[in-house]
Amino acid sequence: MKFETKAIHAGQAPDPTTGAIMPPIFQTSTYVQTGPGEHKGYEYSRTSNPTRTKLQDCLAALENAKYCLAFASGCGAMTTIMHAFKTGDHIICCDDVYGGTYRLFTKVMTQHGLEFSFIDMTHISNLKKAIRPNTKAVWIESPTNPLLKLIDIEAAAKIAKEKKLFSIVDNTFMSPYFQNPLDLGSDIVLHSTTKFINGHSDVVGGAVMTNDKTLIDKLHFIQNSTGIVPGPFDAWLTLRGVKTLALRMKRHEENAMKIAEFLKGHPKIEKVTYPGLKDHPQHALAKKQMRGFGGMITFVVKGGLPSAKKFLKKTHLFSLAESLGGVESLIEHPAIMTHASIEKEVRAKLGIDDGLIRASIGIEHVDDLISDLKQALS
Ligand code: P1T
Repeated sequence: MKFETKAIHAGQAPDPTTGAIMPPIFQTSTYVQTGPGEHKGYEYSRTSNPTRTKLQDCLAALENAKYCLAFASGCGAMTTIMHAFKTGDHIICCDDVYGGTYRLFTKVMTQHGLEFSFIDMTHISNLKKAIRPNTKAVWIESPTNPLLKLIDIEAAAKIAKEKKLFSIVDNTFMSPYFQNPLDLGSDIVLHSTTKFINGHSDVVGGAVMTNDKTLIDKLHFIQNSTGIVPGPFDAWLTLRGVKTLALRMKRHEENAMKIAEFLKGHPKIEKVTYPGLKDHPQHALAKKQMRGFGGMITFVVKGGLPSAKKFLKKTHLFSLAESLGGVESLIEHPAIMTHASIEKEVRAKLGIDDGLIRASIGIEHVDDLISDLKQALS
């Protein structure tokens, strides 16, 4: 089955009791048993819920995975993965990641004895050098948030395999439509389904996919123990949203390409980063490991913080808000908003400057989006 068909049908056969074409929202906490331990596979909704199962089956199909677990948030998915490690374990992470990922690793998980190294993985040789005897996993975001750096997922997975490390990829920015890390050799892929997968800015959710049965059982055990589960209505909304993922991603990308080119030619813009631009330092890698370039753009306005603030107050169609991947265009200032939990010195070293702006390009008409940016820059 092709992607578009799977998004609409995988895990979503019509309801056998009524014929309802849309999956029911099983808004229930528990399930009646005919005798102790005698049930139809569902006991309690922290452990499992039929609406959640349908979402998991659909998302597994989209990532070409055997297994999927849905979570209450992307951070919940990451927390569950982290609990699979133990005190003294070392994890190598790419240096540019979502601010909340950095916060979870450096401010929470280090309190429980995990060790982290943040390295520039755009040069894959750095990964080999960072491996220690206690290293257990490699954590990748590609493209990274917010700088849109790319990491060679296949090369990283190969090194991880040789050294018996788990390779984990946060695929939120590309969505399964444009990139499938498991097919490139990774062990685990995760998403903030809050973003492109749901696509309508009305749910916070997460998902983890893998082909490893032992691993998914371990993660499910942790999820059930910690309780990081999505409610049935959120699972249902995400299932509804994901049906149009292919159409949306195509339009996100088409619009992003045109907007990246517009920004590149604008005299008030210092720099534009978009993997689809030929001058992106890893454009060749983007073409190799992704089937498209996505809907995220970062750019630097001339004049630093005052110009950035002035510009961000003037956009109308681009709403000033954290998050990304919805049908509507969003714009934000990473240093003050999504990446504020990263120390100023670390941000400066990475290049998350005061003039840096991140835009999530929506699926509105591109002419209207360009007009909005034009007037805000004037
Ligand atoms: O917000 P939540 O669903 O918990 O997902 C966390 C997360 C994980 N991974 C990536 C790559 C992310 O971008 C996020 C959340 N990011 C934002 C809210 C943001 O505006 O960048």
